Amino acid sequence: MVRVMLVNPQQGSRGWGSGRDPLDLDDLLPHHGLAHLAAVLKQQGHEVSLLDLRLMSGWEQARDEMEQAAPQVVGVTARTQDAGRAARCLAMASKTAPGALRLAGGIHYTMFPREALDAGAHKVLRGEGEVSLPAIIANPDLFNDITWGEPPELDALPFALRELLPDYRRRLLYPVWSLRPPIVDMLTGRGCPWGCRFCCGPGEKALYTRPSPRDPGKRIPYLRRRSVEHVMLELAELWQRYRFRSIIFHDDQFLIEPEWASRFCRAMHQAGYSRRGVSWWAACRADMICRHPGVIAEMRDAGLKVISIGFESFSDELLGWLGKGTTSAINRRAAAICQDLGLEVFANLILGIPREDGTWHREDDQISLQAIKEMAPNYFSHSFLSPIPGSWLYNWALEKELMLHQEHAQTGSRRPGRVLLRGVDYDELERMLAPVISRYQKFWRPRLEHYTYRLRSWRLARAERNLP
Ligand code: B12
Ligand code: SF4
Repeated sequence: MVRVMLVNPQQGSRGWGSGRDPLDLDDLLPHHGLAHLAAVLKQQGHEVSLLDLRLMSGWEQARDEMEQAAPQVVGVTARTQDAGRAARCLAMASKTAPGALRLAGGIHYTMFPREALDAGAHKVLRGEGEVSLPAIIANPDLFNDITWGEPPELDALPFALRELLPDYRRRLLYPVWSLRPPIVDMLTGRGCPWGCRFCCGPGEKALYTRPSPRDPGKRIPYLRRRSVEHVMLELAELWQRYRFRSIIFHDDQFLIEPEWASRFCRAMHQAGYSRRGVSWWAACRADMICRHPGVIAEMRDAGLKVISIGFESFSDELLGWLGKGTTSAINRRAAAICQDLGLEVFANLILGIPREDGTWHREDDQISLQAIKEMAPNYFSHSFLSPIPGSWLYNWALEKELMLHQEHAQTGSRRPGRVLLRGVDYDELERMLAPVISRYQKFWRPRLEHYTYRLRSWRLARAERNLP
């Protein structure tokens, strides 16, 4: 038995401590990658604890927690946005738990493994960790400093150990959008087959890989889905534990193979979740919605309530060169299909995208915001383009010398704190956005706040008592 401390260097939306008083998803949810690693480590008899920076009041508390846990292995994960804090956690471990084996992994270190070694990791595991992390812990000397994880058979994995995150049961009761608590979130697969140029697809395609059968020195993408049966088994276990009323499916894209989605919907009916009124949230591409409206209808009948669509833009010029594979007309049709089915549409836009020649045109964003006004989705989430390392667009923006900052904390962020791309007029963007945002704030912000505060005061406590 080895004492392993897994470290999530994520920072919540309001900085230190925001995970103790969750207001949005970044504050609320367990880190699934770590929850999966914890499940296999526990299965093998190890003692696993979690240091989650979202729950800490500052670095001092983080250090104290690590000191108290006295881990023999420290495993730090990193997404790009968190890489600065991840490096600091590795450095902290070298002082606070000097005898511990320091390991690093996650999408950022899969792409940039040397960064972890420079920050003090003994070994970096690229790719998926469920099979190889226990093997490294058992026998570290057998592994190179930078090593590829063996991809697991998803149906053979134990379910994510969500309760590694303290207070998990209480977190289920926080309302998210119009979903009724208790709310569980889960993943039905790994990876996305599309290749939008702004997305960290290349990073994901490195994360979810296996050696090529023809040339074992090369790695090839290994995207895969759990079987419907395995997903249903996990839901059954979650039902027993939490009697959830809503599910957030956090896959990049839920509708990848229509046959899988149809089988899943039938299984939801058979298991009685649709009858019990369980509703769910999932993300689907606009072109897939247009191609398979019948499957979307089946999903609605099986409980789909909120559908998140990455429209990104309504400018055909931008959609074309971003490699999104959709058009403004497809976007509008997808929204209409969902709205006709009575689904709540969660619309996502990226603003401040330069065209292929590197220049930003305000009319591209005007077109998008006008489309949102006409569509009147239930939810509207916007971000300003902040190219993320590992994406095609990041390299392009570097080549064009458009990036004014390259700190990890800013890249890929929904809310970059500072001006990011040369030539984009962010003040003008804010002015254009203001009337659209105020319209949505009028609708959902007060509702959300009302729910959050009312629930927190008394219903949370009551609901907690009613959990099985
Ligand atoms: C679900 C999700 C979210 C959820 C997370 C909720 C949750 N319950 O975890 C929410 C909505 C909160 C979210 C937020 C964001 N996300 Co997100 N998200 C995802 C998504 C779709 C799945 C993540 C996941 O659970 N994967 C499955 C697990 C098993 O994989 P994993 O975490 O990588 O862990 C495995 C390995 O990496 C490895 N491993 C991981 N850590 C360690 C540590 C050690 C020591 C070892 C040995 C191994 C190891 O083993 C694990 C098991 O195999 C991914 C895309 C994807 N398909 O991966 C994007 C993704 C991770 N998100 C991304 C981004 C950009 C964001 C945001 C910045 C969005 C924004 N603009 O605000 C925020 C940042 C939040 C943050 N600071 O972490 C990017 C990250 C790109 C990058 N370079 O970092 C991704 C890759 C999407 C993309 N293609 O662009 N996200
Ligand atoms: S933006 Fe969505 S559809 Fe496109 S590659 Fe990324 S996850 Fe896949």
